[in-house]
Amino acid sequence: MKKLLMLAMLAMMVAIVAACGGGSDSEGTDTSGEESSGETITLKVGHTLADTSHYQEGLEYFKEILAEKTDGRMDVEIFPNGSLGGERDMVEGLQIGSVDLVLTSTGPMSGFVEEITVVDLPFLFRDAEHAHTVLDGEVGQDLLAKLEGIDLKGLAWWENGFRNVTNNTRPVEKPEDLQGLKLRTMENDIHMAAFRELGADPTPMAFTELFTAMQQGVVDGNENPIPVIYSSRFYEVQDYLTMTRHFYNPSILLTSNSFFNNLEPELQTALQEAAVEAGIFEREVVQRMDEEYLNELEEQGMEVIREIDVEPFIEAVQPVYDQYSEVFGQELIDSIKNQ
Ligand code: EAX
Repeated sequence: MKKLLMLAMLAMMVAIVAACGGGSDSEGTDTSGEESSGETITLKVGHTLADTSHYQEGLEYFKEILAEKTDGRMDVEIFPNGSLGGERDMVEGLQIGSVDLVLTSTGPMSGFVEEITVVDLPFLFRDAEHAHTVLDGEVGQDLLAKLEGIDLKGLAWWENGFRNVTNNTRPVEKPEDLQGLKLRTMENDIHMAAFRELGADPTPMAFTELFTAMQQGVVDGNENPIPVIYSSRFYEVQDYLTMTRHFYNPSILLTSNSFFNNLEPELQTALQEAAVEAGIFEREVVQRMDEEYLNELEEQGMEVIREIDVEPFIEAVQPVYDQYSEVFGQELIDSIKNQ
């Protein structure tokens, strides 16, 4: 009698799992990540930027090469414009399985794994090449590995770019010009600490709220890379842009450990390879847009300050290094700077 009961329960559980896990979406696509019958797995990937942005272009390339590497067994559905929520929301979504992949800047990561945000220190990287060497090297890979502790998997380092200040109040050429400016920052303690040291009034906010906040004067300005300022049409709500390049902002193509581990090995390899290759492609897109869009922003009416003396800015943010060398260790900071 007991055996019969167990068998009945097992049959029921299999039926439930089949109904929940092994099901398919409206197009008959297996979305569970579990490779069962050779059906196409469609990965849901979210990001906050426009569908004309560097993120979108990189993800479309990722979609293409992933399909090639898996003979069409893996497909990608891209959700731009924060349609799945802000970056922090989406990373939380990874942990509960509501999204498969997220392309996020390191901005909100201080809320998940603080060590990762060592890369967010102001004026840390000399140029993009320096950043790529560090991130693709031992330091960068060690940082990604720290995500595994909270069921996240960093597939590869992508790029958002060097961040610059925009505002509606006055041209910014020296730190004093930032005095009292209400500047939106990402939800990142280091970024906020740096702007406090520079005399501004940092206001953390999700990217999805930023355009309206600038339009309505809730904040005077923000800081973002050129490709973001252009593709998100900030020129419609901002007058001044200064090329401060104060933070290098990497991005991470993230998934969850549980999703990744559920894939069969050859799909894991294909996903990992495609993430790295598309990341290299996406960095080139950022560089192209960085060069192309600066003139476009001027044509759209922004007053662009291209050259400033950054030394006074670097000096002003030194207390941030004093504060965070205890958190990250001076050795790690030096190992990054000396590469
Ligand atoms: O990662 O929040 C921001 O300012 C970021 O640049 C954006 O979400 C893309």
